[in-house]
Amino acid sequence: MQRLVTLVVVLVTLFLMHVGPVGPAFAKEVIKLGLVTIPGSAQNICAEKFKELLESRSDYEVKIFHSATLGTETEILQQIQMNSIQMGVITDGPFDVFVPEARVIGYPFLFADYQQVDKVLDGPPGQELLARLEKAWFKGLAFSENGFRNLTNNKRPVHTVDDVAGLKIRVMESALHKELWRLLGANPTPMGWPIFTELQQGTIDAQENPLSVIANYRLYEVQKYLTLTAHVYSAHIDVVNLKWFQGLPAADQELISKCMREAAAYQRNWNRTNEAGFLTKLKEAGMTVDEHPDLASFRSKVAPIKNMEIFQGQQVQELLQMFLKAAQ
Ligand code: EAX
Repeated sequence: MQRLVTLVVVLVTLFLMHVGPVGPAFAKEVIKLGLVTIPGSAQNICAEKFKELLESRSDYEVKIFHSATLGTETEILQQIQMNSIQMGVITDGPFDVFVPEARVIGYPFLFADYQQVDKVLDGPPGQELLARLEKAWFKGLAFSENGFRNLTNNKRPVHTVDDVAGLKIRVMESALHKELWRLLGANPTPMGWPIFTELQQGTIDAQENPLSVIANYRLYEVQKYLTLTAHVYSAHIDVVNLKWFQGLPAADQELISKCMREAAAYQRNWNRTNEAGFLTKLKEAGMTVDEHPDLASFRSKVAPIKNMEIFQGQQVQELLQMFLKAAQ
């Protein structure tokens, strides 16, 4: 009996050695993609679409690491630079530290509407910005979208810029956003995302984000007032590690770029189609919404930003001029 068992074990072992464990004979090449947001968020919609498209057209496998399991957006960008992960769908704000030109997207009140956004980002200025990411070893594939950002807070209704005075606001890890809120009269603290606990505990009074984020993160549970400031447009820049990308066969580079451009277009459309629904949801959840704030007061307070140091570097200034001209 014991001999028989031994024989069976040997035969099974030999069989397994021959055919390998169940599954495909060759391991697929895995691409690791990092993002900070939870499922249902704008970044996730884009990343999941990209995964679906690329996997259906190639042997690549895209592994998505979401919900900040890899840390903040700044930390994810560092991991892409080191090639410990290859890709990210990352909000424009945190790129600021790596490539200062990225801050031109968030120039206050730059874009009047989504049509202008598409014209500028899909046209020469946007493509120039993507090219500039290469000096920080990122290859920019496409822009997907967070959307126009709006202010929420827990202290008081905000109608004019004077109501912003002294609000303790969380801003993205970006010099631009810090300056912007300082000019508006608030007390800004840069922090990575997410920030639900900080809002809940009252470490901060306010934050600003597109409607999809406010809804998806249930910020209405900890923020009473919403003001449709649309003070900046916020893109995600969809990037890969430059060196890794350049090491791929040309056909694969083209396919990966194409899949990301398609995913980004799909996701921008998703955001725009659903925006009205997010607003309804926030009202139903009990937020007090100011849909027509005095934006002229915000614009005039923030106007000096153009002459501030963050936009004075020659390369940043050059790109800003390109963006301003194209957005007219
Ligand atoms: O997309 O940090 C931020 O405010 C971003 O908008 C956040 O990642 C949600």
